[in-house]
Amino acid sequence: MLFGRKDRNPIRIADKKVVEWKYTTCGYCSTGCSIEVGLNAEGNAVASRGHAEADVNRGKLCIKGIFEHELFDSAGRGDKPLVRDKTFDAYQESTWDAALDTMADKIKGIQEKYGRDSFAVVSTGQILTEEFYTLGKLVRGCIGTNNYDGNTTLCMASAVSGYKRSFGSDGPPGCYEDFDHTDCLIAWGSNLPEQHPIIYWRLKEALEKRKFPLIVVDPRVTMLAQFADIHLPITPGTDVVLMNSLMHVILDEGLEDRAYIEAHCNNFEALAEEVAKWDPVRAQRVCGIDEDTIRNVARLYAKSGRAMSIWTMGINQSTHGSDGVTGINSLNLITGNIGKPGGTSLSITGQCNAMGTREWSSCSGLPGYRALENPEHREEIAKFWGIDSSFFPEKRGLFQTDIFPAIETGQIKGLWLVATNPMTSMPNTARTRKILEKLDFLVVQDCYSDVETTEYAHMFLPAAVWAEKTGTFTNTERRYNLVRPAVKPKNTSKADFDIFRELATRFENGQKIHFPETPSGAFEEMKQLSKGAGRTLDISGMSHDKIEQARGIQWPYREGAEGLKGDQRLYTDGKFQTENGKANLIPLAFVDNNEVPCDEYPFWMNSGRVVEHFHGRTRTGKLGNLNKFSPTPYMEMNPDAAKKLGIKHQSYVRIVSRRGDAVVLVQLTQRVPSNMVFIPFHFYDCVNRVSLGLLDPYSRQPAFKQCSVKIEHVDQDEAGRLNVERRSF
Ligand SMILES: Nc1nc2c(c(=O)[nH]1)N[C@H]1C(S)=C(S)[C@@H](COP(=O)(O)OP(=O)(O)OC[C@H]3O[C@@H](n4cnc5c(=O)[nH]c(N)nc54)[C@H](O)[C@@H]3O)O[C@H]1N2
Ligand SMILES: Nc1nc2c(c(=O)[nH]1)N[C@H]1C(S)=C(S)[C@@H](COP(=O)(O)OP(=O)(O)OC[C@H]3O[C@@H](n4cnc5c(=O)[nH]c(N)nc54)[C@H](O)[C@@H]3O)O[C@H]1N2
Ligand code: SF4
Ligand SMILES: [Mo]
Repeated sequence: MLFGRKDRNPIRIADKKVVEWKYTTCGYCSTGCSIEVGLNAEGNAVASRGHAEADVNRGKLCIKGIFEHELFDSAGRGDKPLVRDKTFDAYQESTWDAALDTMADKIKGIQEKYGRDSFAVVSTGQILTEEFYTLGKLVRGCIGTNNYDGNTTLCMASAVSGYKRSFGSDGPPGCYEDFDHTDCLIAWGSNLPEQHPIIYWRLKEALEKRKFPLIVVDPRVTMLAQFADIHLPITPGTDVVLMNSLMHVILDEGLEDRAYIEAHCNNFEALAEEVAKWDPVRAQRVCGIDEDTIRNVARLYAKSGRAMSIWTMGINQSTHGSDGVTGINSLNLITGNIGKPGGTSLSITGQCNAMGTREWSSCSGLPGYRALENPEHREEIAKFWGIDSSFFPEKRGLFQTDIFPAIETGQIKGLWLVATNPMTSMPNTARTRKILEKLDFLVVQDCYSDVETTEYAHMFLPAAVWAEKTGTFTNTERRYNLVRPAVKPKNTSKADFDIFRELATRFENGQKIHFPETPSGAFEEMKQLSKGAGRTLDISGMSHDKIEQARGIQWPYREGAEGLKGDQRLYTDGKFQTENGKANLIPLAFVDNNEVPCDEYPFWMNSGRVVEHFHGRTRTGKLGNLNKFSPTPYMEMNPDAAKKLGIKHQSYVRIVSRRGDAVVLVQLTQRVPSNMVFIPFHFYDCVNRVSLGLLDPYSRQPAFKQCSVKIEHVDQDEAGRLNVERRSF
C-alpha cells in the first residue's frame, strides 16, 4: 500500500501476510472495542484492527488496541507454576497438579487452624465473566471464605455503592448513544481522550454533528478539559459541595422537574433542606468555583431538555466517592434526566470486565446481583449449585482495603491474588509490603511472572492472557462482547477458568457442585440464573455465537428477544429497584476529612493515568511502541511553583509525604495549578509510596487522588541512574 507522493519517500505499510482474522474484544479498558487479531500462515498473531461493524468502535482502536497482537509473546510471561516454602527463597518449578495439591492443602490447613475466613481471595476486573462465575462458585461454594473481594474496590466500588443507594441496584442506566441525543454533558473527574479514547471519539462525533455544551469538572486541565466549553477546576475532594450548590440553584429558581420528582423519587424534602444550605456564595469558598459559574452551569443543565453526566475516578476515588455518585444521580433525578435518550447518569467503568465481576463473581454477594443478606437468594443459589445454603455467610465479608489491614492484625493468614498487583496499585507501598510479608501463604495468579507482587509470594500460577481464552466481557454500557482465542496459551500457562475448575476438585464441595468444562457451559448456567420477572440483569436470550454475530449485546436481553439488540437504557419507565419502586434522593452533608496541603506539605498530590500505559505496565511496559512514548515516571508541576523552588523542567526531584518518598522527573506544565502535582500511577515504587488512600465510608474505596506532599531537590546523576534501573522491566 502506498501513501503520499510517489516520487518522495512514500510511507509503506508492511504487508503482515495475514491469512486469517480472529474476532475478539480488547482486554484493556471498559470501552469494549471489537478487535480482529490477524494471524499469519504460521498461526502467529501479527496485526490488530478494529471491527468496522461493531457498534462500539466502528472500526477504530486506540493506541493500546492497535498493538494488542504484540502482547502474546511479550517478555516476562509465566512459564511453569512456581513454588517455595519461604518468601525470598529460590522458587522451584512445579507441575500444575503438584502446585494445585499444595495450594488446596495450604488453604485447608490455614482454615482448620484459624477458621474459614482466615484465608482471603482478591480478584480483579480483568478476567472473563465465565471465569468470574466459576471463581465465585469455587470461593463461595467450595473454599467457603467470606473474605473475598476484587480490585474493583480500588476502582468502581463507589459507583456500585452510589447506584445501589440511589436506584436500589447496580448497573449503569445509559449508553454511548446518549451522546447523540443529549443537549448538555457534564464530565466529572473523567479524562476520556486518554482513558477511554474510543468513547471520547463517539462523544466527539456526536459533538461534530450537533453542538451541545461540554462541561468538565477536574482540578487539572486534562485533554478533555481543553476541549470543554466550560472547565471547572474544582478544589480536590469537594465535588459534593458543587453538586449541592447546582441543585440549590435549580430548586431556588424552580428549574426542577416537579412531575418526575413526585412520580418517581423518595425523600425530596430532606434533599431540599440540605441543598438549601449551599447557596453559590457559600459553596464557592469550599469548592473553588465562582458563584456565577455555578449558577450558569446549573441553568444550562436544568434548562436543556436532555442532560447527562458521566464520571470516572475523580469522583469514585474520594472519601466522598459513594456520596458523589448519589449526588450526580440526584442532580439527574430532580431534572428528570434518567432513562431517557440523552438524559442519564453514566459511570464510565475502568477495567475491561469491571462490570462482569460486579454481575457474576459473587465478590460482594452471590451471582447475578444477588445478596448474601437475602435468605431467598442464598437458598436459590445453594439449590442451583447443589449445596446446603447454610454454607453461605449471611452478610458480605471484608472489602479488599479491609482485608489488607486484617492481615496486618493477624486475622487473615493466607491470600490468593488473581490478576491484581497490589504492590503497585494499593496506597502506601511500604505498608502493603509489610502486610504481604506477614502472610503464611500468598498465591499470585498472573499472566506475567515478573509482576512485582510475585516477589512476596509462595506460589505463582501462570495464567493465559485474554485472547488465549474464550468468554465474555461486559463494557461500560452493559454490553456483553465475546473474546475468542486468537492463539493458544503460551508455555504451560492455563486459562483462569481451568485453574479454578481444577482447584475445585480438591475440595469436598467441589465433588458436589457441577463445574462445566467449557466457558459456554458456564455461560448457560449464568443465563439460567439471570432469568426472572423484574430482573434487569437478564442475559437469557444471549449465546456466545449470538454475541459475536451482533458484535456485542446489551442487557437486559431476555429469552425469546427478537433481533440482536438488548435494551439500550434502564429505568425508562421510571421504576427503580427499591421497595416502593421510587429512586432515593439522598441529602449530602459535606465532611472535609482529606489530608490537605499545609506549611510543611504544601502541594496536593493527584494521580491517574496516561493514554499509552495500562496500570502497572505488565503489558504496555513491554510493548516497544507504547513504552517509547511514555518510558519514565514523571510528575506534572506548574512552572510558577517550580520557579519559586528553583526546580527546572526535566530535572529530578523527590516528592515526600507523611508515608514515604519517591523520585520523579519533572514536567513543567500549566495543566496543574500551582498548589498541585499530578503523577501517573503506572510505575512501581512511585506514586503509591507516597499516597494515603483514606477510605470512603460506604464503598471502602481509597481516595487515591488526594493527599499532601512536599518537593525536595536530589542529586541528578544518582536519580538518573535509579530511573534507568526502574525502567528496565
Ligand atoms: N490508558 C489507560 N486507560 C485506562 C486505564 C489505564 O491505566 N490506562 N485504566 C482504566 C481504569 S481501570 C480506570 S478506573 C479508568 C480511569 O479513568 P479516569 O478516571 O478518566 O482516569 P484518571 O487519570 O485516574 O482520573 C481522572 C481525573 O480525575 C481527576 N481528579 C482528581 N481529583 C479530583 C477531584 O477531586 N474531583 C474531580 N472532579 N476530579 C478529580 C484527575 O485530575 C484526573 O484527570 O481508566 C481506564 N482506562
Ligand atoms: N495512585 C493510584 N493508584 C491506583 C489508581 C490511581 O488512579 N492512582 N487507580 C486504581 C484503579 S482504578 C485500579 S483499577 C487499580 C488497578 O490495579 P491492579 O489491579 O494492580 O491492576 P493491573 O496492574 O492491571 O493488575 C492486573 C494484573 O493482572 C494481570 N492479568 C491481566 N490479564 C489477566 C488474566 O486474564 N488472568 C490473570 N490471572 N492475570 C491477568 C496483569 O498482568 C496484571 O499484573 O489500581 C488502583 N491504584
Ligand atoms: S479504547 Fe479501550 S477497549 Fe478500545 S482499543 Fe483502546 S484500550 Fe481497547
Ligand atoms: Mo480502575
